[in-house]
Amino acid sequence: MDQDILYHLALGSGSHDLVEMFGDVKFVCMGGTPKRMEQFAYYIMEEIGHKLPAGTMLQDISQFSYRYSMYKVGPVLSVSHGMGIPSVGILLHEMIKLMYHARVKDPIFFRIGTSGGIGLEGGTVVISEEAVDGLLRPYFELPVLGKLVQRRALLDKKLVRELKALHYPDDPYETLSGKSLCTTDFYEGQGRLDGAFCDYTEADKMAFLEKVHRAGVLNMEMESLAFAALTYHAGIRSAVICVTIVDRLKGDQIHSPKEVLDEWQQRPQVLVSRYIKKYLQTK
Ligand code: R2B
Ligand code: URA
Repeated sequence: MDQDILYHLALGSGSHDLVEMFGDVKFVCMGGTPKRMEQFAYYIMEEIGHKLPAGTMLQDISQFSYRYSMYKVGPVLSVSHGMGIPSVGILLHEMIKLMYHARVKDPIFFRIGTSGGIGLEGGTVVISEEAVDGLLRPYFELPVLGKLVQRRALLDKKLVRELKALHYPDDPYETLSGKSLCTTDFYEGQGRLDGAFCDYTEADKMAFLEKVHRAGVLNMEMESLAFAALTYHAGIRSAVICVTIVDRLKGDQIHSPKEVLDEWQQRPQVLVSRYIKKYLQTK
């Protein structure tokens, strides 16, 4: 292509100097909401001691896409991915191309998010070892040209170990690693009883949760499958770190107060920040 329009990011290889803008990126951090990723950008700025040029403020680089938000803090990009596989999938295509156009070598991609835990106290941090779909299959399946294409949803094992080692003994919560079950729906897809429809019993729900738990699933969320599969396909090291905001063995509704949820959601950010700081110190 003589130029590549990254439509959902409001960027393009013809309209922007992508090497100049993004050539120094090392970490691409993604999470669901624009607000959380703006907060993460300010947090990581403080943590790595990054100074903005005098008189400037953090800007949402993708503001005019009205789809995703993106903030750049030195070597860190903080980008919102929305909810679900289609949304994160579109973003990943464009972020992978953005890294290519910017000639970034060996970036690391992180997803920092929320999830429903299975038998875990709310506020537990789960690092995904691999992602499985709603049928417990370890690949991302996508119809392409009328045929189903399957891609393994593998995550970087070394990164899992390195992140786990950055949990401090005095952190007032657990940091575990295991499988994440990725669904295409929050309600029926995750066996909830509180959707607009529920055509199964509580016993059916519990049997499903216990079955997936026995298979090594620690949490459920809605992006890890595409995130793992597309980064793996691109040869990009990546990790998924989610905090649990409900114990699905005890209920379905998210009723923790906002302040508690806000504090919990910082926990994956803290872990990723420790990783980034350690990387920058040893570079
Ligand atoms: C976690 O939280 C969202 C649903 O509430 C979804 O994006 C996910 O993976
Ligand atoms: N995100 C999910 O996908 N499921 C939950 O239960 C909580 C957050």
